Amino acid sequence: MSGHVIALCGGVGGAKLAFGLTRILPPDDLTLVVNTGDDFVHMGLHVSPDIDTVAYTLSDLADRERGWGLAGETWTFMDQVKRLGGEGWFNLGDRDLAMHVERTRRLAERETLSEITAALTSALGIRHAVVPMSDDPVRTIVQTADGELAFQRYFVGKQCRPVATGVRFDGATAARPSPALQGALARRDVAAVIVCPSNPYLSIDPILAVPGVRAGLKALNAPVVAVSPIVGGRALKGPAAKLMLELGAEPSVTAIVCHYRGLLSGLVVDGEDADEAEALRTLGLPTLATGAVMRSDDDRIRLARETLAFAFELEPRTQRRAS
Ligand code: FO1
Repeated sequence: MSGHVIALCGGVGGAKLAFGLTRILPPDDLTLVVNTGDDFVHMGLHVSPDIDTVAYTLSDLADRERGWGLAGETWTFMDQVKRLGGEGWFNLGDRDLAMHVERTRRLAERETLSEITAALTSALGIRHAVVPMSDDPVRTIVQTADGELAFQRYFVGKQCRPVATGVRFDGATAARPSPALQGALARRDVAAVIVCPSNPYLSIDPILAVPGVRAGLKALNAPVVAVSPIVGGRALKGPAAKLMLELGAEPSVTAIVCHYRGLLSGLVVDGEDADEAEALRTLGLPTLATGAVMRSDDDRIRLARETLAFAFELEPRTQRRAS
């Protein structure tokens, strides 16, 4: 395959497919664009959870049980924080702490989030481009029946329990795509855009909310293929299904297509949704039904390979509409 691939990813599910993509594509052929809407300052430290989840997953340092943070982590820092009466609701592991301290130090020295992410991922041995969607602050706010919650307060603090009535991305209108994302959108050789199986509302929408990104992706005239984060009406991890119901959508693969409103050239679903895949195909959306649940590294690599092969066979949506 000759050509560049842009992948959009957020938390745990997206990071697994990103892992698969990096085991297939050489560094020059892939740009991993990561959500930063989950970022926040906690105990004075700038935490970028989705960037860290992708970095730890790509470098094989991630705790596979939790999905986030480091394997073999210890929690003496948090134990002492709680003993001192500090905030104990958001856990910073002893080794994970180094990432947040180092990122915060570099930000204070006026490095950009892109520069910092490039340095830290490279230090972890990652050769692929892991790029923030923007170097400007974008903060996901979950509107709930009990008022507005910053993302981590909703996701971790309240364990996604409040009923959501909407999601907002503070700062998005003033944010610019990061330099590497702008560069990727300006390439003439993009062969496919992959939307990883991340939460559409909480992980992918913030990326698409950065001005110029959605239009830039469409202007690439390359097929855009999403891997569904919903299998058999439920999310593999996290609140996607609950959120879809609360925001008035069916937690189904068809609802995923509707959510991305005309952006998709194709969809990859799990075999459990094969019937719905057939229905989508008759509606004119190329759909691949395969094993979309990634339980092992081999699953991650296989799904990435199948998704790329499927995407490279597709015409970009714009061309299809023209014909
Ligand atoms: N998720 C939790 O459920 N509880 C935590 O205490 C927690 C701490 C944490 C620290 C650093 C980090 O990078 C991620 C962390 N996460 C935690 C996961 C994080 O909230 C989510 O992975 C993303 O924000 C959503 O994808």
